[in-house]
Amino acid sequence: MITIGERQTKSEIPFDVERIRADFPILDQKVHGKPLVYLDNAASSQKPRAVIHALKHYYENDHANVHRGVHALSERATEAYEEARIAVQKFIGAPCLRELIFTRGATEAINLIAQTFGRVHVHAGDEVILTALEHHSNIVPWQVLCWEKHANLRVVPINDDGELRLDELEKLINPATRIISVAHVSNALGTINPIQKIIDLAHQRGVYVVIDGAQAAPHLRVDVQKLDCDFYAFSGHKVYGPTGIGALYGKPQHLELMPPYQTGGDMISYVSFEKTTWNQLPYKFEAGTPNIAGAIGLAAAVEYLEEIGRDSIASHEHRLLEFATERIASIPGVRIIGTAKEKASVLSFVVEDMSALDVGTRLDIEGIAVRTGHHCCQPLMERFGIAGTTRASFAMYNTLEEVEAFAEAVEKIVASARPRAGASLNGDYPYPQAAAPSTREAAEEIAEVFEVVDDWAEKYEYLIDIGSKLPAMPDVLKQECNRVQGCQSTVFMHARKKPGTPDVIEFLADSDADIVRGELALLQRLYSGQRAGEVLAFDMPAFMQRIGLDKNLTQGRRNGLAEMVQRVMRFAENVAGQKP
Ligand code: 7TS
Repeated sequence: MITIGERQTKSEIPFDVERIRADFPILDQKVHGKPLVYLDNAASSQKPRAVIHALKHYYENDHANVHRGVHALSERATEAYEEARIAVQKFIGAPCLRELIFTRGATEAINLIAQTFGRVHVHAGDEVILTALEHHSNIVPWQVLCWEKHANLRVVPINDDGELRLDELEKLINPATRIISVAHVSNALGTINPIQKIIDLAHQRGVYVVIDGAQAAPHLRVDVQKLDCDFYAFSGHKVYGPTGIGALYGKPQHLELMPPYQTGGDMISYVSFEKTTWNQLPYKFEAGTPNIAGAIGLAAAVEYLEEIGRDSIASHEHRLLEFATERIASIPGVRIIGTAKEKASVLSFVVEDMSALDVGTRLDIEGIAVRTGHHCCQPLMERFGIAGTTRASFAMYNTLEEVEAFAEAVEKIVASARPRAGASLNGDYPYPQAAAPSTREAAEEIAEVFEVVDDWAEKYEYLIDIGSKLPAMPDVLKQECNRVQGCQSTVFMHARKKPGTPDVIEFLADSDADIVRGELALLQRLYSGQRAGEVLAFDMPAFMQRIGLDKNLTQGRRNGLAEMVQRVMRFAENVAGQKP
């Protein structure tokens, strides 16, 4: 195995990662008492000072509305906004400024294409081809178009490594095919798709090609002219720029013929109540006051990226990915999902006997930020037969030491995984006894524990501990009707009125995630074995605040918990309503 030191000295390209890190003030902080290791760059990357300063400078000196003022500030704002367009044009090699449209991001860009170009070119019986590894943003806009037009979606399958089956693509293209829309790089697997081959193949058959470049723009050199794609979309916030800004390149012959996406100010040339004409490109597609600061920030970001050098960045990130892959692949019980030969810096994996939610929550306690779940690629997760993965995604400012810290944390977490004991199908499954004479008293007992631990890591351990003692829920109750959706994991809850009582509710529950089992155990202590009226009267949000979980749990977890509480409340309402 190559050590960190050897790898760094092997580097041929001078790449001073510490100097780069110094440009990103957010990185220098502790999370839960540990140095932040930010490995969630595929979701959104951090911003260098150059971007922060550009935004600050613009708002402190030049802000006014664009394309309309007769005064100096409006002139300066317009100039800065249009200069930003030049920077982004260069960044993706667009031949002409009028082919470069600012959007809110990749999602809006793809919606724009589907709703304008798509509406013009796709008719009943036509086909749109996507691939099995697309982000929801490159699925749903096409799905909606196809519903509207009575057209059909076709999907290019992938192999077990997460590579597109080009042979299958060739078979899928037929005279009804109008558009192929494909990710340049997969956000969930990291696969770099052979888009040049796809574009050439499609064009030979008269099919238009849309490229979702959201994950490629931060890592690869993009030249839309060379690619000859019909459209290319990406988001600013993944290329170290601000959120709420992105860009769409389109061939001018398409853009000219496309109807506007949104209408209003700035996108018109002349308006009367009888007739309105459209502005020239690219303004025809930029209705309303644009994200001026966002565009300026994005330009600063791409200029920063170019200054560091895209090849140096790519080679640094490749080293990080190689090292991470080697370290994570060697951990028993861990399976990497996405083993394509050509990959950008994304590493997705699953851990035996542990949900991705638990892996991510435990990594967060170590100060390590990753994303877990389906990564907005539910069809892809289904293809691999998994609910989700843990995903580490690397950026130019990540170091081999950070990768090592991440790998060590994963080793520690995996070592703590407990094999799941399956409950027997038959036999007794006792419902738990009431934890206290009343919900109020149960709440007091829980609050006493939480009041002596204010550290999230300790509270977390307590939740995991009570979750591990959750009474077994038999498999026979784990049915769709008992499933609670929206919990970032698989959750089942089955409630009943306690036999022999008029209004006492009790329930069994289970989840594949330890943290959720902890939450379920908490709910069980509060509610199970208690009278419905009392359950309904209990102020859960106030209790969450009292024990501090409102701050410790992420928004996603709080939403999940709220779904589970809702399930109990609905049942309690039914039982209370049944009372004579
Ligand atoms: N396409 C791909 C391939 C993406 O990865 C994303 C966002 C989008 C489109 C949408 O980009 P947006 O900026 O318009 O939201 N991907 C992710 C991700 O992997 N984790 O969070 C967002």
